Amino acid sequence: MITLITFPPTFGEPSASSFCTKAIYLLNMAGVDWERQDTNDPRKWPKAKLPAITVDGRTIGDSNGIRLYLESLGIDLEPGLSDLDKSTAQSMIRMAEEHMYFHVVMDRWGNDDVWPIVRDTYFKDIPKIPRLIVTSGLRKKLMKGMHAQGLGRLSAQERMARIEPDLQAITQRLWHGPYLFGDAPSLADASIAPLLGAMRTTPHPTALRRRIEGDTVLSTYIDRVADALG
Ligand SMILES: N[C@@H](CCC(=O)N[C@@H](CS)C(=O)NCC(=O)O)C(=O)O
Repeated sequence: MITLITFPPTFGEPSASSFCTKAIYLLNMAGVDWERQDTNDPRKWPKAKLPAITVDGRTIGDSNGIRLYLESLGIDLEPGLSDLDKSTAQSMIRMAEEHMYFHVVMDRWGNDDVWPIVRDTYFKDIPKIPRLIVTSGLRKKLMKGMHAQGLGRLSAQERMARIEPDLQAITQRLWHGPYLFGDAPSLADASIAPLLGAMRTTPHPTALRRRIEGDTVLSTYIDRVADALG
């Protein structure tokens, strides 16, 4: 039995982390037996991040590590994709996980209207006074990282302009089929739909949330992937 270590469900999503939701989708797509173990504390897991799985006495971190483990069992997470599709899928996954993800971080941790809700949801296990102290340090550290990464230097309006071509690229593919690469969900859907889902469920009507909510193609896609793989 595989145990998935994941952040708990939050804001109506299977997990507070879109990477954990991706792992849930991959495990369901693979059709393996698995159970979830929720935690709010990633510190003892590989790279102090989640998701991770434990299986046969081994611990495997990172959603891509989980993907590689499932593939090592002979499971095809991209059935029917051509080599050309697979290379496009790889690029789109990187676009989502190494760019779009940080827009979610900025929208949730970098927005003063959203932050108190996020803080009191993600860190609800910590009593109020220490929570304020601990999370203020965490937030400063994360925002410093976002400044170094670059997105932290952009206004909300500039960030919307930056992410729009990514959203267009995803939408363009969805004009051609219900999933990114045809009629069945695959690895890229398991990665990208949870990120769009996270954007849509930020607990405040930010410009990014409204952009996704108001887009029928993207919104129905998020729900379609959740129905198929959730
Ligand atoms: N590349 C990793 C990213 C995982 C990741 O960034 N997880 C975040 C939550 S979204 C995390 O555990 N953060 C904990 C921390 O930084 O303390 C994957 O694909 O699993």
